[in-house]
Amino acid sequence: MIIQPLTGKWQFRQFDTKDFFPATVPGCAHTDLMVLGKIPDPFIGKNELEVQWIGDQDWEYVKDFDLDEQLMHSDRVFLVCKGLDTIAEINLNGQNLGKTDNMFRSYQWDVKPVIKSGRNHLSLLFHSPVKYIQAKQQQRQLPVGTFSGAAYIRKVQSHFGWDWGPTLPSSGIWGDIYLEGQSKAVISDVHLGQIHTKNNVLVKIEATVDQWQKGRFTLSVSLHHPDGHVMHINSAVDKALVTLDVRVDAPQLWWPNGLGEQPLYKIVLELFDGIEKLDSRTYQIGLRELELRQDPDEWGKTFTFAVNGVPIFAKGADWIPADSFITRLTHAQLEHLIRSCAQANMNMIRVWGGGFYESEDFYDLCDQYGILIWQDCGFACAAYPLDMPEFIENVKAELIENIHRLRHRASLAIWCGNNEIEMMLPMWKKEKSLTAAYEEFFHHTLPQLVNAEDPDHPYWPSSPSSNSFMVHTNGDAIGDTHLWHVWHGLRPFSYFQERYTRFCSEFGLESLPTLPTIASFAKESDYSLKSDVFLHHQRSVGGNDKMLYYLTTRFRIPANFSDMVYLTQIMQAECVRTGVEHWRRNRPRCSGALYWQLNDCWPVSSWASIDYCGRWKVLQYAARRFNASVALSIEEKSGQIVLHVANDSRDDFSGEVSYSLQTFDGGILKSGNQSITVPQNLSASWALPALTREIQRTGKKNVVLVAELHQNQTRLENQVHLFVPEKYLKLPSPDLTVEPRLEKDAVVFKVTAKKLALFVEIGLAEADVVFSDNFFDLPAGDTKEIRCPKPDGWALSQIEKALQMHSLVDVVPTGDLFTNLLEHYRTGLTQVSLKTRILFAFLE
Ligand code: BMA
Repeated sequence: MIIQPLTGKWQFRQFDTKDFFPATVPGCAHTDLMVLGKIPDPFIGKNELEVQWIGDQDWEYVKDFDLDEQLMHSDRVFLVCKGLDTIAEINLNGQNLGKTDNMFRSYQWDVKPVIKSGRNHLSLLFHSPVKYIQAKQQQRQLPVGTFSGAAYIRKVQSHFGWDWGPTLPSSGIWGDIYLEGQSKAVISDVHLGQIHTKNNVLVKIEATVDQWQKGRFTLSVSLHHPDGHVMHINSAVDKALVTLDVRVDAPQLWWPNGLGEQPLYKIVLELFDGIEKLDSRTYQIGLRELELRQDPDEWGKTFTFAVNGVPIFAKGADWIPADSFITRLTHAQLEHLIRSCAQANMNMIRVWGGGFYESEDFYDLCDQYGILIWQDCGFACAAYPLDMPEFIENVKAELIENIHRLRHRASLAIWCGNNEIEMMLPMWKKEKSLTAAYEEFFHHTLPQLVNAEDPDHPYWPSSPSSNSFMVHTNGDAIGDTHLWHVWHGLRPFSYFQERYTRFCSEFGLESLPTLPTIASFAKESDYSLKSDVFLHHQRSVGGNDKMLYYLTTRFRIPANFSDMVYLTQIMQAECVRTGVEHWRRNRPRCSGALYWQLNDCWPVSSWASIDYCGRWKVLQYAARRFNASVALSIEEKSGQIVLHVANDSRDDFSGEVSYSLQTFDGGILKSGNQSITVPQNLSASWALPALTREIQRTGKKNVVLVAELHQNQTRLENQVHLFVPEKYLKLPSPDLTVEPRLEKDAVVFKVTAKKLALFVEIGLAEADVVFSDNFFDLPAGDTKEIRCPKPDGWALSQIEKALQMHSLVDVVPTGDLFTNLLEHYRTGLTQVSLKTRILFAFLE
């Protein structure tokens, strides 16, 4: 096989204008125009509004190239396009090759009769995606989802705007593009299965070989073990489907993050004619079994993923495209995001259906870091024209291709039909044909297709769903839930504790991005939730008001904008923590908590725990604690305090829990301890003796409960619990001190508080580093060691100079408690808030 790459330097023009300009492939019109300085960066200020014309235009991409003459000797030469965005016409040397209408598919055309020796001219014309959907919408009006008519086009749905994303519908070549010369035969498809028995794993290989000439074809398979040794097997190719079994003795099993290692095996398939190599394919696999257990129980049915027979609690978040312009994302940025998941003790992320089936690089990283993937198919929040045969054919081809591409992945956990469409169907009740087509497609066609193409993975019709069409779609007895009653419905965080969901796949709260990220899009004069720029970088209806609404339940409104960032992020972390702690306590009734959302596609106020620039918000640090394999939490229920220890590890846990009721300067009012045993994959609790008398005597506003978890004389974790919202407290100055020291490539900070310090933030000015912990509480007299990688070339003196630290007591409030309360009610009573509250009151 001969490959001639066609990526790199191209030319492009707005169709029907004269001049061509340099372009880069992969890329899109927006990124090319930006490089040329012809448009402003749409992420800055309100520039997005100025670039809307791009989506209305047609764009032509052209490339002149000299043919790799070896291709002339191939039997067949294909032009292969791995990703075209989206409505394109392809011409080579003036001859039309075809049209495309699905950016999630790859396309290839036999160009042998069209290519010529020497110079060739390739042209791709991309029609305006906006005009395309407008025209379709005019022919037949679909109910308006996020963007009118977007459901007609097989393109990243959030390109048309979302409640966290800008409207930037791109056009261009977003995937690989090359010429492929084939001779005699090729491997056209591969399916890798696994059969696990006690001491070995049988790797079952099915390879489809497409042969059009006679030859002595053999398929050679090598299996590379993680320890380096390689096994080889050869098979004669006497028919189109070649099946081979490779037995792996003493297999090294692949585990999700936190439950074990991620050993990866490599499988290389090579097709030979005699000694001539014709084709090859390489796969990275992990040896593991995975199932979704849905066993009837006293509450309904379980919804528990089990890996290698071990039921797991899925911990993680929802993933959206990591850049509005998807080709810009670098490997380093992607790895930072996936590594951050692992660092925050996550084991699953959900690739949300309004984005795209991610890159090979993405799934490689998930395999490596032990992050399971809940994979939505590419449908979200809209009524799709699934009653139109040509649309069905198109999406079927898309699904088959992507299922074949991803089914061997160790990280792949589940195929899910779509995001939230079933939940939204009642809004489109009158659309009888679309509703019937929905049921047919997601409850019959797609499960059959997944079962045929990838019988090793479970299928789930929608998120959320109960698996029975329109029956308790978002209920707690069966299936997964999206609990938006908090945030959209303005319910308090404690609402989560009323919900014993089997698996919560979306819930969360918005916050501002980090300050350096804000500085990338706003001027200091814009730093206000009410400024045009901050309203523009906020896409959830009434979002800035809602952040303030929640903030004022716990805190005073801060005078400084930097504290607004700090407090909105703390509220977000507290919200998610409340849910995750509760659901982890309730294993095995609940088996998963994926919060909305992990990442951003541009700098914006959103539910993300890592902002667009990759900076960890407070929630990402909190996730590291509340997702810890063994995690302590404190619950107060009608005056009774209970300490819980959730154990997600594969070993039973034995240790000790202790509590002490203290004043803020460390005076102990009552304390105690208790040994605790928590069986693997369960949680256990200790109800503390009554503390009411001590609390009343000293006053709720003056006491804090400190709980600790120990094992073998080592403290694993501590937590504090207050008895009134922070805004009512008179916190003492904690007298925080910090001593940094260098240890090889790390900086270690020893942080000590004389008196109670809440949400201690440590930072290094001008250095973007991830700390081992941050925004943590320090009880009086306590010390914590925090680490971070040493910024390149920094000396200790520079670290000391750049060091910043503060805690909640340093936040200067504005207004008094009463005016703050008025602000709270004002935001809670806006028309938008009232409307969403009513809506969510009726959502199951
Ligand atoms: C759910 C998601 C997204 C959305 C988020 C926040 O609906 O599936 O569509 O962005 O909530 O509103």
